[in-house]
Amino acid sequence: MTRPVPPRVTSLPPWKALVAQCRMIEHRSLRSLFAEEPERGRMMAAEGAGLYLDYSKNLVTGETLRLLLELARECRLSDHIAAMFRGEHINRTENRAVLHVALRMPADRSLVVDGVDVVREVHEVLDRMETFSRKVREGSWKGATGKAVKNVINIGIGGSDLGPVMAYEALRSYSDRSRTFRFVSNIDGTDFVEATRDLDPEETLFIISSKTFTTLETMTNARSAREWLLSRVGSNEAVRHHFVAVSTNADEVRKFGIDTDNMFGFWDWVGGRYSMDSAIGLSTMLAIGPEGFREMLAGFYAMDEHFRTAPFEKNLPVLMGLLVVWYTNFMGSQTIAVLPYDQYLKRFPAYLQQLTMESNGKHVHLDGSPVDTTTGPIYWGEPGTNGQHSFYQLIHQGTRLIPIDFIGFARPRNPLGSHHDILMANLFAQGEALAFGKTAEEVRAAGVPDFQVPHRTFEGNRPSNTILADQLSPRTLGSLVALYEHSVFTQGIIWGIDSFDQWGVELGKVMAVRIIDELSGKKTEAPPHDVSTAELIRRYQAMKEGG
Ligand code: G6Q
Repeated sequence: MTRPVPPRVTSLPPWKALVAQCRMIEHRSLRSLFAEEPERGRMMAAEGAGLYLDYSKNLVTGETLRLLLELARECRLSDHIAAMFRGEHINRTENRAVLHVALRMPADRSLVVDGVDVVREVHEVLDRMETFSRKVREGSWKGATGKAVKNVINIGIGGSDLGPVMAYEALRSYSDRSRTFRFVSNIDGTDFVEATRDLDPEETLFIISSKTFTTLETMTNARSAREWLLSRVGSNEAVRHHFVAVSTNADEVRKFGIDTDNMFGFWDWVGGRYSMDSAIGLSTMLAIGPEGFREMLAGFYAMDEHFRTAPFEKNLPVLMGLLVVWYTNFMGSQTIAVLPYDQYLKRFPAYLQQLTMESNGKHVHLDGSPVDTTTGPIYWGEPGTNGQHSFYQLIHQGTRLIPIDFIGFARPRNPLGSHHDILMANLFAQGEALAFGKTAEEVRAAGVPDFQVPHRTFEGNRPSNTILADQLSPRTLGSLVALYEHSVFTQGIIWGIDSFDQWGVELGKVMAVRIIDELSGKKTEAPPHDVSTAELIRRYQAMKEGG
């Protein structure tokens, strides 16, 4: 039976009205919008799960927002949210449920999917992680020669790396400083060599994090880790003391030589980029402790509940997701900058790149038909204030429209003189300057010579959101990540795409394999390549032999 073809989003009445809005908004400025609506800065704000979102500095009117919310309703966003939380197979191309929200449901909740209470299973794994983490943190988990673990190395890539790295960096001030935590992801041998060069194998624990336990990079690094250990600590028996696995594939874990008693599982309904709060977060739990990890889950859960229950006009992820649609589809923006004013969030933009771009970088609808709109924007960013001394120039005075998410905290983790007030003053100043600019008259009045006036004039109208929270904590981090997860979900529903598959990534996993055999001389008959690739391979081989 063929499914009925859903109406194209571009044919919906609010979409058409938004096209007209866009033409109107081009003639408006944030200065005039703020002048007309004295309460705008307070009204266009929402709060949830400990986060305050000020979205007043966006190029929208009340009518624009009304139409965006109507669009969400016409796309049946509420029904889709409910379907995700019920465990329906909304990841259609892989025929899977999408249940990262179950990873943070409290133990007294229950969610039965395909006859199984997934919340109970989640908490069984969490409890095992906790027991293991306590042993390592208390020093009762010993290496093969009886030494306690001082170094933890997570080996994984993509979703099995970016979340753990980001969370470790973000929550470093809560971490056990007596231990070293490192993360190896790249197949480039440099990554492994540099991560281990100053470490004692007798005190080192490897977490091999891989949902499939077949990923080329991770398994190659894991094998090198095993050799590194065994060349210094002797027998195969050592492996069980120095290796644990996080995976869904018990057979491969066993084949590698890791005791499945030391394996922490998760489920096919957890996508890699949505897995930092599953067992993939074992390194996070080891670093910040089980209580800290559960706090982080509570932050995720608070945002999940906000997303599930708050009216759309006060719903942070819905508002942020719709604003992304507005800029991407109507205002012609290509990118979104995420600028956290917190050094601990230095890996947050990289984490978000995977979450957003792997989820919504799609060219067909769920039914396989080509999309008729632009989909996922490019996300990028750096912590403030560093970026101010480099790329902000283009945001202020370039020709592109780059919406921004500023992120800041009221209380610093490391109070140091007036540093924090200066940091936050910069965040506020940037948002203000970008929105309201500086007119030629103002520049001239400041005594600037005529020839410089155009260069020192700022048009303004550069939009931004500001997310403000009390302090960067495990709980706040959980809420922040969930905010972006659900914003991505909202965008995906409007575009009618599958935000939970990743066929482009799968392609990369198989493409290199045939060339690897060719380079290693295993395959004497080279597969046919295009002339450019063939010449590059020939030169590489010649240069390698020459060197
Ligand atoms: C995430 C992607 C991808 C994946 C890595 C690692 O959503 O699917 O980034 O996480 O390719 O895969 P494994 O965990 O199976 O090694």
